[in-house]
Amino acid sequence: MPPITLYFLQASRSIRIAWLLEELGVDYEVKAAEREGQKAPQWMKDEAGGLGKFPVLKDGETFLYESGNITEYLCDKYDTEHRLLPPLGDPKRYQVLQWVHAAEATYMLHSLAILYARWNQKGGDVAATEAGLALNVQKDLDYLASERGKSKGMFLVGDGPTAADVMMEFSVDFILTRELGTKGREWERVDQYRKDCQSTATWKKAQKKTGHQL
Ligand SMILES: N[C@@H](CCC(=O)N[C@@H](CS)C(=O)NCC(=O)O)C(=O)O
Repeated sequence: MPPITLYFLQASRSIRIAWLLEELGVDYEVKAAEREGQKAPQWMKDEAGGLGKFPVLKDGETFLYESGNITEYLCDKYDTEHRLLPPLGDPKRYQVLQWVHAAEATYMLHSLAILYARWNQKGGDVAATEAGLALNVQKDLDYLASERGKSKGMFLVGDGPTAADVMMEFSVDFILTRELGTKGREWERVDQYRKDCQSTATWKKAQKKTGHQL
């Protein structure tokens, strides 16, 4: 039995950690569950603890929460050659971490506001709320497209996937697939970036092992 268990809620940010584990070549067991309504099933929340949000990683006896935190933990422990996360003090580390944090604190924050309005707004004009909130998402995608335009590598920081891509791929896929604030606009470079991530052998392996499907 591998010492690592990934609690994987369908279809969620959990794919980030499966992709990372495949990139690291670390063996892991998946405990996967479908959502019940929009929520994680109670057995999974009881077993994994914390806030009841997924992914959750168990390494030995230690439980880890928050996909960005799990990403840093796994890189610190298993990425001994610093391929996915450059070492402390290296300026490239902070380029990678910029995207690790932006994936949750900017891209998911802005797009989830729209999903929550669709799900939860009672009364008022949901389309008007969405139009207002779309401004931030559009700026975020414009920025990503412009950074992709400047970069010579296929991925966000260089030629191979890093922790930046592990975190950003899901955010981009989530926004484009659910059309959160995109309002019929297309971002060719962003779409190509998503395709490049999903074409890696490691992402495909993670998808197959977990059954992830947005
Ligand atoms: N910031 C957290 C967010 C985790 C989160 O909200 N996960 C959602 C799925 S993407 C979840 O578990 N929802 C199930 C529920 O609310 O019951 C992270 O990056 O891990």
